[in-house]
Formats: sequence, C-alpha cells, structure tokens
Amino acid sequence: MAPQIYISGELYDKENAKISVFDHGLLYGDGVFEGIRSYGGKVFRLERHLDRLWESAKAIWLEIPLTKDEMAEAIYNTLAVNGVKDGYIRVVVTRGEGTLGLDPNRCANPEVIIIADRIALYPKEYYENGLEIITVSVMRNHPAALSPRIKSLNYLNNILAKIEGLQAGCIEALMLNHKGEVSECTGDNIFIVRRGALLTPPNEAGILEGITRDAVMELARKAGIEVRETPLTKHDVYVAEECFLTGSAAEVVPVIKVDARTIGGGKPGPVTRDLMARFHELTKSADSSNCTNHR
Ligand code: PXG
Repeated sequence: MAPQIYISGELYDKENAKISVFDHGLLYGDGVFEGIRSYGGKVFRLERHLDRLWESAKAIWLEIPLTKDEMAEAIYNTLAVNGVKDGYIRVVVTRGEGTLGLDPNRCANPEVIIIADRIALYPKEYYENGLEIITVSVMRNHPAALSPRIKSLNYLNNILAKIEGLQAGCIEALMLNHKGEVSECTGDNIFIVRRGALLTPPNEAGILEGITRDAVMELARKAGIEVRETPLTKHDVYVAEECFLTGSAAEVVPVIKVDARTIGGGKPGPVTRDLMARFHELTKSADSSNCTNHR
C-alpha cells in the first residue's frame, strides 16, 4: 500500500497528497512544524512536541484548527495506518491557501499535514567514531528578527548553514549567534563536557529548545552529572573534553573534530557514551511520563 498522508482530516496516497500552490506555507514559509520520533509504536515525548508546536503557532498568530488531543489521535492513527512503529513523524501546520501577497488574513483555513515515515539514520560509523563539524559563517537568526525558538517553515537560515557545512565535507555545521557565541547546529543542539560537567548554551543564546536536549539534561542530572546551561564560545568547544549533538533525528551523536581541532582524545568520550546508552534505554522504556501512548 502506498504511504498514507494525513491532510486536514483526510488520508491520501502519497501521490495524491497535495496542497495548493497558493498555500502561504509554500509562498512565504508561513507555518510551523515538528519532527518527532516513535519508538516501538510509542511517540517520544509527544506532549512536549505538541506544546512546542502550539507555542510556535502562537508566536506567529497561527491558530491550529485541532485540539492537542485531536492532533495526538491523528498522529497515532497516521502511524497505525502506515504500520510505522519505529519511525519519523513530520507534523506541519501551514497558514493555508490564500492570495498572492503577505496578508495572512486572506488565508481562511490552516492546513494540517502529518507524514509518518521510516527513519533515515546517520550511518552507524558516526555513532561509533564521531562526527567532524565546522563553524560556518552563516549566523543563527537574530532573536529580535525571527526567534530561533519558533520551529517555523522558514528554515533558510539553517539550510544556508547546512550547505556551507556540506561544501566543507561536514554533515552538521555549528552556528554562532549575533554575539559570536555558540548557538546550535542546523538541526541539532550542542553539548560539551568540561571538567566533568555537561555544558550547553541557554535559550538566550538563540537556540531551538530541543526536546532531545531536555531529555539528555534530565538523564545526566539523574546520573549525578553536573549540568549547566551557559553561554559558550568556540574556544570552549575547542578545549572541551567531549562534545556531542542531540536531536530527534540524530538522537545523541558524538563529535570528535570541530574546525579541524581534535576534541578530547579524538574518540567518543565516556560521558558521551554513557549518555548515548542512557538515551537508548529511555527510548525503549515503557515509562508513560517519557512517552505518551494513546492506544
Ligand atoms: N535545533 C534545531 C534548529 C532543530 O531544527 C533541534 C535543534 C533539535 O531539537 P529536538 O527537539 O529534535 O531535539 C532541531 C530539530 C527535519 C528534522 O526533518 C528537524 C529537526 C528534528 C527532526 C527532524 O528536518 N530539528
């Protein structure tokens, strides 16, 4: 059976899953999204993802035409119909079909799209040997222009950074904020280990408040590791004992080189490996405070 895509209350075969070329999501990047994981048929931290989606929508004056419960049900249905247990869920809410011109008031009905797909992971060797990343010249969006906390359909800032990283042979790229501080990568948050403590940039550094980031901070605290959200410079990263990235797609992935500097021993370090294992356990656990299961 062809993949079934949810669009505003109906399921369509992939070939017929289409929205208008007058949708402001396409014309202006006017909309919001979430990238979510499911493990063993359970959606990882669904409530947190829905909260963030609703917060992103609120920030752009977009009213999502469903309740959070209805959205959760639509997500679980889409997973079930597609027989996806371990997969990737993309939820998109666009401003909807309108007219040419920016005015969102011309868009009567936001469109809700849910795609449940298999997950394309990074190659296994990245988890075993670690990634090399570089700092790119593209600066993270200035929070006063477009807050990085909004997961909007305007991802050009990150795409330009990703291109620069790819051109240098790196699949992830580190972005600095308008103050020259470390913010995050194009689709992942960054952590370092310094004198045994786990450090990551705070919200004020202009980051997306990652749900994997939150989970990893919780796991670290439970394991007795000191965790601090604190501004970081490139220098802090270069001299770190360890470095890793977190994100729904990547989960926890070690970094062993930044701007051609070897981090720590040039191999995934003990804290990183411990947190990777703990995160893996968390995704397998049936804990309902961890994963919300509506079935
Ligand atoms: N920063 C940015 C800019 C992101 O886009 C993260 C950090 C990590 O957040 P989470 O909540 O995932 O831990 C992201 C996440 C996709 C895709 O399909 C993008 C993300 C996650 C999953 C899929 O492009 N971005």
